Amino acid sequence: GLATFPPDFLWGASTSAYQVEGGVEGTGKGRSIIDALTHPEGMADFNVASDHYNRFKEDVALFKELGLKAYRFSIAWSRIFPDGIGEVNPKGVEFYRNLIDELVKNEIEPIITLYHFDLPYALQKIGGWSSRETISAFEAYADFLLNLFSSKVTYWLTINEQNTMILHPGAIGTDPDYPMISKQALNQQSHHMFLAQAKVYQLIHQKYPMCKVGPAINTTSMYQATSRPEDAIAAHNWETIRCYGFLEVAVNGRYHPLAWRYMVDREIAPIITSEDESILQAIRPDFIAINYYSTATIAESKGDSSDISARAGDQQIMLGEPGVYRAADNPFLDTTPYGWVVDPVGLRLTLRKVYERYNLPILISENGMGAPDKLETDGRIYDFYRISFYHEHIKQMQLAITDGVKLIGYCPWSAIDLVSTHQGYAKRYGFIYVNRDDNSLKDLRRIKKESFFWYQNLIRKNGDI
Ligand code: BGP
Repeated sequence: GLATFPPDFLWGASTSAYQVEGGVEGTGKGRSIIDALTHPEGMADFNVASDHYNRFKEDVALFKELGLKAYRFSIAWSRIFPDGIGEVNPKGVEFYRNLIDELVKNEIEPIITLYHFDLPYALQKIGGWSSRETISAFEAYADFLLNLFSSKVTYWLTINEQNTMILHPGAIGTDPDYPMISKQALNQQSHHMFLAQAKVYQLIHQKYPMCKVGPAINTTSMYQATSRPEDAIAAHNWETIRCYGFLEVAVNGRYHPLAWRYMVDREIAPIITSEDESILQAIRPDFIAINYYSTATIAESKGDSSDISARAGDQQIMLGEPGVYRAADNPFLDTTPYGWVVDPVGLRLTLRKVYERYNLPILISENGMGAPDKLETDGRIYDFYRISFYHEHIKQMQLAITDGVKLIGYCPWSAIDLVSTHQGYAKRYGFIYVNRDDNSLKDLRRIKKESFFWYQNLIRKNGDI
């Protein structure tokens, strides 16, 4: 028979600060590297975003109506410390205190991501993650927040998608020096992020033992394009380099031997001191958060770039690396309007793999479908494609639980429409529509989509579908 979702399962939804809040001007917020980006022509900037900064009470009331048991959001580091460290912005503290209180009052469990792509620009100026000063700044920032909110917030995520920031630095603009920066320097940044994260695990375990902490890596599975053994090796290589190379350090405190050799062979490995090694090895997280969107299908690459074909519209999965792997099409899977492979069974597979490796509870911190939703003249948004996307993924989650995976929550992306990382407001993810588009703010009115009513019913039935 099928297992049921546990009674305390965290049915949630996700956002990130810079994509939803707005409130950039006149709020005491410092600039982040995101505020310093030049945006593609015609794409919304992040100054107003969904104006959640001013409308959070209305939004939390909608989350309550939706029935959310948890809300995963991030704190904008530069809203708390405009310079990344030192002086505090009291308005920023007040904003998050009010948001957290509002959630708690409505019995919605706050799940906080400490850092979601938006490094304070002041820290970038002193080298960003290339500098070890950013490690101690991150630790001080985390300590400050935990000191304020540890009695109200149990779940803390450290760094969102470190692997995306390191492997796709150009896509999201998380490294303003890209493409001038070398791969070795990126891996050094990554190493510093691992250290910062380990310090925060330690801080939480020693000083705030009632809280739980975990990493939030973008994690997926890679299929081999054919049953040729060389394709199997290529798929395994890339799955390791992209996912487990990161999880292995974040969870077990050691560089994965295969990912390490990949870096050493190319002379792009980070420099690691013996003190670093002991910091990394000291501690394990309490749970693992994963962001899961799609899988990739992988074939061997013979070594020259001619066999890496271009696939338009696919931003999520890299196309290949000569001599390592190349992305292939999967004839068995459909894609979203933005070319992302839709693979609910791949979620079950990924949950199994992560659980069998690490034996820690898993929180799905992101999963969702970006689409150009349309507000119809009758005032409704018929996002049935999103309903079937969620339906299929939740069925597979139930199967994964039946397989024995300890899954503690599901926070789809996104709770409410927000600015997508590189397609602005054209590409929407929310259960709640925000009436604006890329070039006009309109009235920013909130409208419940069809998926809102569907998810509401699903939560009421505790996932029994
Ligand atoms: C994840 C990020 C999110 C989010 C999502 C959708 O990688 O953590 O911030 O934006 O992807 O991506 P996009 O906005 O590019 O469609």
